[in-house]
Amino acid sequence: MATNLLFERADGVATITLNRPDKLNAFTVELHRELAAALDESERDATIRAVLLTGAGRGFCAGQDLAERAQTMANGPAAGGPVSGGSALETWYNPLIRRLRRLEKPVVCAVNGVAAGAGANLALACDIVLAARSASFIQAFCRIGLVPDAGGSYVLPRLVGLARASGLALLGNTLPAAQAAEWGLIWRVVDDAALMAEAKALARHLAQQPTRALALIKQALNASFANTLDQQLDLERDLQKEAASTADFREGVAAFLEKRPARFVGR
Ligand code: LHQ
Repeated sequence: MATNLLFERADGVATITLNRPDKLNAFTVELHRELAAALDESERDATIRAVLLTGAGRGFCAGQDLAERAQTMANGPAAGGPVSGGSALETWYNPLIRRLRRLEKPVVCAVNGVAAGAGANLALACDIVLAARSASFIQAFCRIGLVPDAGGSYVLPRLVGLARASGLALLGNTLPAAQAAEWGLIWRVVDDAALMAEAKALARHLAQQPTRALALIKQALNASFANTLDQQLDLERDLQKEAASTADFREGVAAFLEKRPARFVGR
């Protein structure tokens, strides 16, 4: 039974709500375990065709729980937790980010409040990021003597360019949601009161789309940063071959020709 997050299934969407609001949903080992289990379930259940990630309360996620971290450092490895920053990344954060990027279903993130440290980069690892107007993004690492992790140093320059990535990472300033959207860090900013309705509608829409094709689109976009044009053209050929063999592609074409909405089944 999860206590640090809420997991809800409806209309083909798994909604995962980080639920440590008093601590701005900062990550403890327990929260990591529960999030991994929720993602296991989201992957396993074929009726789930989109994932929506958000946070309870006034924050989205403040990154690593620094109180737990200080405790673990004081207690040492004998206490059972990974002690070096590197092993926490190896054990928890890196698998989480890899898995979100590889998840074969679209992941929407509704950033309901401040997203700091690994919490900011968790949001940026999702496929479509909506943020409440009052939300903000902080690459807080440099404020405490750390480097951006959870994929931040990879994704920031790619999303906003080196000049803005450097400013964000070296200064650790608060970036308001509207500016994050303007810079292309996220998809859209939404009025606070409308955030969850809009994020749910978006996730429900995605859950009715050709899921296999969406997974292949993710794969193509993930690969594009490391590929040459020739490699990417070859990859598109291979992925298109697979997409074109799905029942959803046949349905998409039939619906177009019959001038009716398509009924995609996700295969
Ligand atoms: C927190 C936290 C928090 C515990 C707020 N921990 N309690 C990976 C692997 C290995 C090593 C370490 O790190 C990593 C990855 C990382 O994520 S490193 C970066 C860790 N995160 C931060 O440095 C951000 C720390 N938090 C903040 O700077 C502020 O809380 C922000 C700017 C996010 C929000 O500020 P406020 O709106 O003023 O809220 P607050 O500071 O008053 O926080 C509310 C409560 O949440 C408060 O608890 P309390 O019991 O005093 O009411 C905070 O202590 C707690 N909290 N973040 N990361």
